[in-house]
Amino acid sequence: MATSNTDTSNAARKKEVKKETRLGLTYKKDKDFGEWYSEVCVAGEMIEYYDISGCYILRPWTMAIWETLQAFFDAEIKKMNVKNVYFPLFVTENVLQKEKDHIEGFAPEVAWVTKSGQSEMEIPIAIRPTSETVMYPYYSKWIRGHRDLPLKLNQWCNVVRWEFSHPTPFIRSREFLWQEGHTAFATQDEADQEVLEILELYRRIYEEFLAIPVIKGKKSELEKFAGGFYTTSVEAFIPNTGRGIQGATSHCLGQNFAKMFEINFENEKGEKAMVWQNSWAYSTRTIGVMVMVHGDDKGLVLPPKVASVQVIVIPVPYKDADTQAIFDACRSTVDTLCKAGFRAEVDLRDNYSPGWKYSHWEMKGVPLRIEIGPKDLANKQVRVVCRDNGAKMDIPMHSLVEQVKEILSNIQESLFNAAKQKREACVKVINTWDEFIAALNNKKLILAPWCDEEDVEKDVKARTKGEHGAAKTLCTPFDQPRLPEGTLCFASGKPAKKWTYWGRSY
Ligand code: 86X
Repeated sequence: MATSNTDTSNAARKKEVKKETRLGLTYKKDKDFGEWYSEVCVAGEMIEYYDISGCYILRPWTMAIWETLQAFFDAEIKKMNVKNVYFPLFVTENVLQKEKDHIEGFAPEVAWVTKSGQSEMEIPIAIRPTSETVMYPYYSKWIRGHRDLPLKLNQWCNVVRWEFSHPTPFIRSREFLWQEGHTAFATQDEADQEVLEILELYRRIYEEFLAIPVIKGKKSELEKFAGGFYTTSVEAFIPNTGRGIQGATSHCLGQNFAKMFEINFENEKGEKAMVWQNSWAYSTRTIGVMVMVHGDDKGLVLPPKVASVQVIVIPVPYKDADTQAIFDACRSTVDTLCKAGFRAEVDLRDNYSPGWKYSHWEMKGVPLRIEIGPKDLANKQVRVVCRDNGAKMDIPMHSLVEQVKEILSNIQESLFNAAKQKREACVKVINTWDEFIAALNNKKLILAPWCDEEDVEKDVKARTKGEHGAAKTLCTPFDQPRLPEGTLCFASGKPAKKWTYWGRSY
């Protein structure tokens, strides 16, 4: 008995070690997308699972990307004279209920603190799912006259929504990080203008930083923020699953909240008036979309503009070669690159082979690998390998900085172009219900002429309900193709008013 026990545990240990040292993903992106995604997030060291379902640890590899997006957006909104604030995490039931009309549908998602130590609290306290009710009572207090306007505040914070549908790292988590901007203006004109200015910043986050093409547009009445006047969004698309994903939203709230929270001001004519409000947010979901769009069967693929390590330098020593000289060359290469403003690191660990390191840094998605071996040293060159397409080049040391600059900028551009091409290949323009169903089954991003009636969208939802979820509108793109006279709605047969994107979504 004792012997066989020992045997088993030895075997188990051996297996464990083997598992530990084995590199590479178990799942394929094209075959098991969901499993592939979770595996990439964990193996790429972005996420660690936590013992509460729907909560994830954001590791340094994630936070560095978040901070890059944050630095960009924060600087841009400061140029618009938006100020940062921080409101409390907690909200009383009383205050949360102040906008019960639109809270109603969300109520099951609100998380409550009901105890301190062992004793029940006198009044339970909710954890913010969003901060309208937390902030707007103070807007009412702080805004008195037209000189107090516009009031433009933003906060970087966490929010909690206790979702019950399938949790997914970054995409649907019970706690996430975001910025929420809340602004108040004297006129609708100013509010309208800001909605689009913010939306443009969201487009730039996706397209310029994350290399993901997005569609700017307006949400349908059914899909807009119920508490608001109208909602604009940037919409991305995941070709593998054929699902759209809302990338960020910029709402014009109109005067709905001003009414509820009595956010009034005395205008220039000395009359009492109500403010016009906006709110806008993007979250750590952005990072999930990036993983889904660019990742491959070797792991993460990070766009150079957001990668916390853009270049990884790996020594390739041979038994009889001058290891010290190779290490020195690696260090000085990193030094040169860092001084030129790149984010470069060297992996000098002596307990891993070069091959293991290649896979490791590929898994983590580092855009560019530099290998330095004895031959490179002798030829005063380095070998570079691109993460996105595996392309290899030998670069003379003297032109290192210029070439790395060029290559990284090419990678950034070609990631965007590749993603755009893949998305375009999924777009299907349709005119009839049969074409719509066929396109939906083919995981297409559907562009259809629509009558823009809420009941028709509800009907489409009902008629497409199934195990994969119903189809809905993603947005009506601002960039409208020509709508020929007499075009009919694909779903109702009534005259079409606009082209709208439809599909399943996250
Ligand atoms: C909607 C709307 C809005 C500020 C934004 O999209 C931008 C930033 N907020 C958020 N929403 C809720 O209002 C909401 C409310 C409760 Cl109580 C909840 F549990 C979940 C919610 N989810 C979304």
